[in-house]
Amino acid sequence: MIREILTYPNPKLRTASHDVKNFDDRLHLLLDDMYDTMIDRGGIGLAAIQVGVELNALVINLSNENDEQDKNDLVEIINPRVLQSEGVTTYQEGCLSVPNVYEDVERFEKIKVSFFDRDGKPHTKEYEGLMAIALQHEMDHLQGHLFIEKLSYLKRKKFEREWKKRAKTKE
Ligand code: Y12
Ligand code: CO
Repeated sequence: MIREILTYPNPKLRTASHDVKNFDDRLHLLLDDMYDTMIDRGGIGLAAIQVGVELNALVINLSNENDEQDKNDLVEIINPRVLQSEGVTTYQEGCLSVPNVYEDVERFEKIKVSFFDRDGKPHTKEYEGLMAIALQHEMDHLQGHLFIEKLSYLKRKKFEREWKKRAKTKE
């Protein structure tokens, strides 16, 4: 089922989510709906809080070498913790909760994370490249942070001016 995606400046997006305790059918339905919603809206990553659910759960589905988003490559991450990080990289990020805004953001180049899968099985993995960037972006959502908060003061002010102008034209 497709769920509504909360968009900036909805205050709920600032909520810090809490750990999943029950790896049950309700969680599986949430993850399935998050995948459907992300694909429907043309996204590659989504955190539960973006559909209004305050749980530490996220999904990422990057495109493969044929430029296809294959569901076999879907990654579901529950209760993630960063164990190690190294390097710095910059990527022009976008977010389904801040539509039409794309800005360069600095992230760690590589990260090692522990997490659980949908069945509650623990994993520890290292990620790099776009997967590491997407994971850091989604993990920020779990703590109530959006990528626009990482912009320089001037870029943030420019974003806010343009967002307000856009909101007025929609009135
Ligand atoms: C690198 C950087 C950031 C991420 C986080 C996940 N971000 C997304 O999935 C963003 C998706 C997105 C999709 C949009 O719509 C289409 O492309 C059809 C979009 O455009 C509008 O909303 C108008 C904006 C963002 C992962 C990896
Ligand atoms: Co986002």
